[in-house]
Amino acid sequence: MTDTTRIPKTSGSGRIGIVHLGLGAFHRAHQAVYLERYRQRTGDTRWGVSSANLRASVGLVDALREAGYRYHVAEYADSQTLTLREIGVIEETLFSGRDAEGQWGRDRETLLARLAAPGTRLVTLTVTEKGYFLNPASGELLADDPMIAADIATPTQPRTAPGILVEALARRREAGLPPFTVLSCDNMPDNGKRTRNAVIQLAERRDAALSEWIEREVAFPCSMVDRIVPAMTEADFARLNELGVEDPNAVVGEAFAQWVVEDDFPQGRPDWAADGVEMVADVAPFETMKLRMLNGSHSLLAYLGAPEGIETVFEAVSRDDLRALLRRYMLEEAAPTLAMPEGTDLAAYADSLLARFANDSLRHRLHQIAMDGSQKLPQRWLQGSLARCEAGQAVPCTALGLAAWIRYTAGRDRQGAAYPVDDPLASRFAELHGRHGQDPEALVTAFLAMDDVVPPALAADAAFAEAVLTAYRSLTEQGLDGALAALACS
Ligand code: NAI
Ligand code: CS2
Repeated sequence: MTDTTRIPKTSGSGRIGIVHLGLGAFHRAHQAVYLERYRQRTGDTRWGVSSANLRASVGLVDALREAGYRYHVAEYADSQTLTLREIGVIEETLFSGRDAEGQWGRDRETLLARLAAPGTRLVTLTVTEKGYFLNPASGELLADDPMIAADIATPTQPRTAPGILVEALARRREAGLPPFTVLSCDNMPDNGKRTRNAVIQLAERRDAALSEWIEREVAFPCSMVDRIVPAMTEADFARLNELGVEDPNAVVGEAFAQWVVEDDFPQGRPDWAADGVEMVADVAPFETMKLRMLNGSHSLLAYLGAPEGIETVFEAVSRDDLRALLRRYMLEEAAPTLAMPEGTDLAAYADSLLARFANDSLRHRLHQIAMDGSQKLPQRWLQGSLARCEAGQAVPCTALGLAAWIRYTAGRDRQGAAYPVDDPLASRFAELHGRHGQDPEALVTAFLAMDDVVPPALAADAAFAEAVLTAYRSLTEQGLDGALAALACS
C-alpha cells in the first residue's frame, strides 16, 4: 500500500523525496517526465528530485542549476507529431565526480546529506551498466577495480554509486532512520538484485553488521525501463530552436515510454500507476523480453552498421536486409528463449519495435549504442544464446552479431578510418587485436574466452564457436552484404 500522507517533510528543501544518481539524458526524458505527470495530476510536491552526476557532465549539473532546474523534453511520434513538455520536478542538481583539476567530490557532502535526510525515501539510478562495478557475466562485485578499491579504503568519501549508497545507508542506520528504497533504472537483467549485490558485497567489506542491516531492511525492486532517448545532436537543438525553444538542457526522445516496476517500496512511493507506471509483482519476463528483443536488436545494428558507415538506427532499418535480419533474430533467436505471461504476442512486439526504430525524427547513433558492449552483451545476446545452444538450437544471427562486435572492437571502419572504442575493457580488446589480428581463429577464440563477458558454457559449444568464426570470416572477407547474403537476409 502506498501512503504518502503521513511522512514528515523534513528533508532539506521539503520537496525532495527522491535522490537520483546519473543525471543523463534518459533520466530527464523518462523518470522525470513520469514524475512531472504525477505532480501535475496530484499537486503532490513531496517527490521532487535531487539529481546527481558521479562521473562526468559537471556542465549539465551547473547549466540546469542556472536554468532554475527547468528544461524541455521533446517527444517525437514521427517527423510530424511532437509533444513538447517543460519539466520542473528536479529541485537540485549536484556533482560528485572528478573536476577538471582532478579533484573528486565537489558536492559529495551535500549529496550524502541529502541521501541521509529523513525526507529521502527513494534513490533511483541510471549510471549505465558499468556504474555498478559488477562482472557483467556473473553479476559479482569487481572488488579489485581501482574505483571500488578506493571506496573500500576510504568509505566515507565514496566515488562510485555502490560506495555512495553504502555510506548513505551507514549514516541513516547510525542516525536511527529507516533506509531508503533503491530503484535501478538501468538496462540490466534483474537490475534490483544486481544493485543489491553490489551494495551488500561492498558493505560486507566495511562492516558485517551494516551489510546484515542492508540485507534485512533495504528494498531493491527491479524495473524495466523503455524509451529511446538518443544523445542530443546539433540538429536536435536546431530543430527545437525552430520551435522557439532555446534550451541547452533540452532532451529529445520518442513518444513511446514504458516503465514496469516491481511493487516493493516499504518506505512509500508516489502513487504513480495512473501516470502510466506499471506496478507488477515480477518484472523479470518484461525485462528479459525488452533486453533480448529491443536492446539485442539495437546491438546487432550497431556492430554491423557502424563500421560500414551507417550512422543511425533509422538509416539501418531503412535497409531491407537489416530489417529482415532483425525480424529473424527477434522471432527465431530471442522470442523462443522468453517465458512470457499468457497472451503476450511477441510477433506484434517485434513489429512494434521495428516501427519504433523507423522513427525518422530520432538520430540515434549506432556508435552510441555500440558503447560498453562488454557490459551489455551477456544480457542482450549471450544468456539467451546459451539456452538455445544447450537445447541444440542454432543462433546464426547472434553469431553474426558477436562476430561483428569482435570486428567493431578493432576500432577501424571498412575504409580503415579509426574510431574510439568506448568500453571499460577497451585496452583488453586492443591487446587481443594486436596479438591475434592476423589470425581470425585465434582472435575469435580469445574473445570467446573472455569469461567475464561470454558464459564459458557458450564459449565451449563447438557449433556456436564455429558459427562465430564463419561469420567473422564472411564479414571481414565479403563485407556486410556478403555476410547477410550468407544468412539469406539479403
Ligand atoms: P547519458 O550518457 O546521457 O548519461 C549517462 C549517465 O551515467 C551520466 O549521468 C553519467 O554521469 C553516468 N555514468 C556513466 N558512467 C558512470 C559510472 N561509472 N559511475 C557513475 N555514473 C556513471 O546516457 P543516458 O541516455 O542517460 O543512459 C543512461 C542509462 O540509462 C543507460 O546506460 C541505460 O542503462 C539506461 N537507459 C537509457 C535509455 C536511453 O534510450 N537513453 C533507455 C533505457 C535505459
Ligand atoms: C540502447 C538503449 O544505448 C543502448 O544500448 O540499446 O539505450 C535503448 O535505446 C533503450 O534501452 C530503449 O529503451
